[in-house]
Amino acid sequence: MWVVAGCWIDIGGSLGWPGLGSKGWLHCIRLGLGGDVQPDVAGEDRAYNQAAWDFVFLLENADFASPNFHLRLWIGIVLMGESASSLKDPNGPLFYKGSYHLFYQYNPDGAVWGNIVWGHAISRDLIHWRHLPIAMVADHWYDINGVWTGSATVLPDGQVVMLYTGSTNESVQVQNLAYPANLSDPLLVDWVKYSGNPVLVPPSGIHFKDFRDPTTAWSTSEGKWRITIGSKVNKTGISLVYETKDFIRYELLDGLLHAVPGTGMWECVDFYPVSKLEENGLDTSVDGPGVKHVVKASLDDTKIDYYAVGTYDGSSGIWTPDDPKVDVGFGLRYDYGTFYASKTFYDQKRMRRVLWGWIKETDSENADVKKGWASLQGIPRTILFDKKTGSNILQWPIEEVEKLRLNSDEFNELEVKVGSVVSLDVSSGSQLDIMAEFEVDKEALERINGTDVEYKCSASGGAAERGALGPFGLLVLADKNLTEQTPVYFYIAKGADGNLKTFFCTDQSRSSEATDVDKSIYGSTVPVLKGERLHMRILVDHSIVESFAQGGRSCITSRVYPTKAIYGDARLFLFNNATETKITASLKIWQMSSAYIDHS
Ligand code: DQQ
Repeated sequence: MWVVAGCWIDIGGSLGWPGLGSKGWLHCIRLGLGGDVQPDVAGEDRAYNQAAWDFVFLLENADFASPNFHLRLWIGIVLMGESASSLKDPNGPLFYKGSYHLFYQYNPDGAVWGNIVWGHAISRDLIHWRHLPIAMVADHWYDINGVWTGSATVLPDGQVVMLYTGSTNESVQVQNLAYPANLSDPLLVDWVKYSGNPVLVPPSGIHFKDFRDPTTAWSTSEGKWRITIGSKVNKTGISLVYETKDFIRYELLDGLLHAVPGTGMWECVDFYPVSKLEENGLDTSVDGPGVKHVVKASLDDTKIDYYAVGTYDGSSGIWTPDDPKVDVGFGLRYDYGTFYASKTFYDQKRMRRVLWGWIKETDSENADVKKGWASLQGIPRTILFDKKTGSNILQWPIEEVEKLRLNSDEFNELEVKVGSVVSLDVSSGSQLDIMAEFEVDKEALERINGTDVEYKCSASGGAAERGALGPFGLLVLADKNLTEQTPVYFYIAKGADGNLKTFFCTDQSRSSEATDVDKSIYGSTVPVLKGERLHMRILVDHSIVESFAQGGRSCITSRVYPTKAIYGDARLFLFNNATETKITASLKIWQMSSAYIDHS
């Protein structure tokens, strides 16, 4: 329960809140926080047990285009211009006694990296969240320089084991063990660090600063557990494997899970099975003939999450990619935009594997400090093996996000002529779930002569660069004059051999009139199989655009900072900048509710 004791507007602030009619901060004080909030009302009192001034219900709109259904820190408040905080890597996600738990790298003292502790939030549905008290702080010699990334393992008897990296008093990276103080508490509020920590120190040959981010454990046929930990040797990224019976004593296996020369330090390695046969996700220990295994590494050098699909040999402990040409670090990416330090977990309630990823800010640090918070978590995604291509995974927003859908608009078979823009009449374009299908003129596809000119989203002129068969797609977060716009689009390239290659891209070059923000053009090729229509789904949440092509074969997350295309002024357009083909588009577009106003 909380009571608002009073609010005031700080007109001198630097950011605006539409509706207030002037630039400024809205400050509120609340009283009577904390107490006995039960897990079944998660979402009602999200800021449970925070400091008395962090009343958020109105303040989350206190900076430009602040997202409303993505998980971030709700204490987006500057009190006397001094307070700020940021979240980063998702840590230890798990489902326990009816609630989802997400821990995260958290700096309570600033909107930039540093002073890392473990924040903790719970949810009944992975969409509505309540922040709980900090789970672990840096209070022992073995983690005094930071409680870094780690993972949870739920044992068959219901115990929860948390392994995390600590940065010691001498900045050595070690692995530590923690467990819930009270397993009968569904909130898992209190955590105990094992008295014998650290349980692992860097092995010989590994630099003391290159040993971090233990994974969820998987069981072996001999009844032991294995974990993998990222590292590097010279420029080769590697994943060490340890075996344990009790999570206290470990043996380093001779073989590495995997190693890829030239990829540098592997952070936040993830390793999990996907089913070749079933439509559900698999628990981390599942293996067998119908199973493939995914290895993901977050490359410290480039801050990109790469994955590859392959085969795991439990007896040697070694994983081999199916196609060495698309090995970890130079093949497939989870996301071609802003998405890092990701981690999956197996959701035993809904038998699915769920992916979390950290979306960093791409504006200036100064701007983050001013707005008082930084970074978000992407909408969780389910992961399935793509049985049709047999070579990639499919990522799709968890179905619970659809609970936020409000009224929808449908547009059927709209024709978009060569070089044209069509306005879509939706009430507001700032919180949307968009499903769109596109058809290219068949006659044009055949008529066009192919060329061997290479196309690459990031090296192109973006949505403004015209080709015979693209770009075409949507302009999201656009203002009425199109001075600000974020195009999400397909581009089809026809090769000299007549084969078609489809690209899926996002162009941030005109997403904001602000000058100190990232304006990259992102994207990649996306497989389109014979007979398939071009399809995209886009989640728009004020300043985040998460886009999924062909059922999640390719994904792009953009963190954008519109200054004009905000709230009621954000619009949506179709565009076709191809020179030789008209496009036919069919769309269904839902307005999305804010996560915090749904108390179901
Ligand atoms: N963030 C953590 C590390 C991890 C990195 C420190 C990845 O454990 O390797 O905050 O973003």
